[in-house]
Amino acid sequence: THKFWETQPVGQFKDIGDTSLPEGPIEAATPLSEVKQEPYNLPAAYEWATCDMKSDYVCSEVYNLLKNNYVEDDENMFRFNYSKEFLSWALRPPGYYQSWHIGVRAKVSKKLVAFISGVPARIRARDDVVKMAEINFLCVHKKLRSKRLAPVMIKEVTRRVHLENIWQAAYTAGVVLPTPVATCQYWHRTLNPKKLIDVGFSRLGARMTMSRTIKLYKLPDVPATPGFRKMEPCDVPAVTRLLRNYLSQFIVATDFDENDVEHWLLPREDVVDSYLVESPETHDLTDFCSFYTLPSTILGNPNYSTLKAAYSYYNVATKTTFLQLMNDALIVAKQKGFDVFNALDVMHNESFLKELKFGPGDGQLHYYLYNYRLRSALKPSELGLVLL
Ligand code: NHW
Ligand code: EN5
Repeated sequence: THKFWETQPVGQFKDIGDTSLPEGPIEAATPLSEVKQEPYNLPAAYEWATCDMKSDYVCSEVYNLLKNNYVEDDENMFRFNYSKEFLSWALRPPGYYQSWHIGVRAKVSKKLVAFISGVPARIRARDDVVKMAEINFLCVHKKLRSKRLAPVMIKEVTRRVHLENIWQAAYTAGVVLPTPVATCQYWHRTLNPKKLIDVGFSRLGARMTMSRTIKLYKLPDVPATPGFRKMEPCDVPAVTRLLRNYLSQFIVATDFDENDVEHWLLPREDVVDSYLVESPETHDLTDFCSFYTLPSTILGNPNYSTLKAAYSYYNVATKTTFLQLMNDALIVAKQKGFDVFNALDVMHNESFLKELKFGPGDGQLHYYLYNYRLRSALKPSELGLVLL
């Protein structure tokens, strides 16, 4: 049972399969004057702190909280280690609200002990484009777990989102909550087999030697597609058109405009990489691929401290095949020193995962909407949305 989630406007397990329920908002918006004006109460030793992510000091505090307390795999071998530059980028997109970057501090020491964040986004569900909050980086210090702090933080971020007259949200989690819009599988493409095996990220396959494994995952040194190059600022309008047209086919998808593309997809060193194919004849932009950088700390390994992972972001193929385009993405990721390239089975990713030697991981990612009902769960391939 879910004592907290049962009280929230989200799809409930008991309603699964009830096709009489309408699609769209579960609760109507209320007048802003009816939104609670004061923050929710925290246990007496703690206080709310709005985090200024423009401050290098505050950004470091959030970074350190997450570095030591954020998401781990099911065997506690790896923990996400989002960089400061990544957090600053992820939390300050066009139109962001500082009030949605919410910390909890110990009153006496002022130490940051918990965090939750939202950023604004337009997300389309069927033909309905909805202003939403994307909620991410919910984290409670390991020593403060299981004290029901998370529900208070979720209610507080909800209140602050409502104060901006926004009534829906999207979020992803590795755990099952009421109730997933879609359940996606993580896939992994080995780039550095020796290291992945040494740190326990993967195992030597049955009847495989290390040298056969290294050969299996070998990649060319340079991309194969003529006209394949890094995205530049002047490409923003054409990439936006390519992406909007591509994403229009999915049931739930991000609604990117040029400002969003400039922020989310222009290359930033060690944060996000984007490449495109410019036709050598017509100079049209025909294909696009991108990935973001999210290292993980390797817990308790004497030889290695970090796993360098690239995560597939948004990809569009119109002329090149997805197979060739993503093979080129693997080639540039390998050249940049990534150990592994990860992807979800969203959008058209299934069309290249097996052939490019990705293997299914032991993790799943569940997608959720807050205060928005869909008649039934979606297939991963019906999702055109990637959260960081
Ligand atoms: S998912 C990553 C979440 N973070 C981590 O896993 C880091 C490591 N874990 C922790 O820090 C990406 C703690 O275990 C956390 C829970 C803080 C996760 N989402 O305080 P209690 C995101 O950031 C429910 C939602 O005692 P705790 C997305 C749980 O089901 N709910 O637990 C975030 C239970 O409720 P129930 C989660 O272990 C989306 C209650 O929390 C959850 O000390 C947030 C227990 O609380 C999760 N990942 O702290 C929702 N994990 O009803 C946004 C547990 O079952 C919603 N719970 O009794 C939208 C808001 C905006 C709306 C605007 C209109
Ligand atoms: C919010 N934006 O479990 C995100 N990762 O498979 C929060 N497994 O890396 C929610 N356990 O399978 C995040 N290696 C939920 C995910 C949490 C992290 C997580 C999984 C995803 C993962 C690895 C390591 C497993 C270590 C032991 C894994 C196998 C790779 C192998 C390579 C060769 C071909 C077959 C697969």
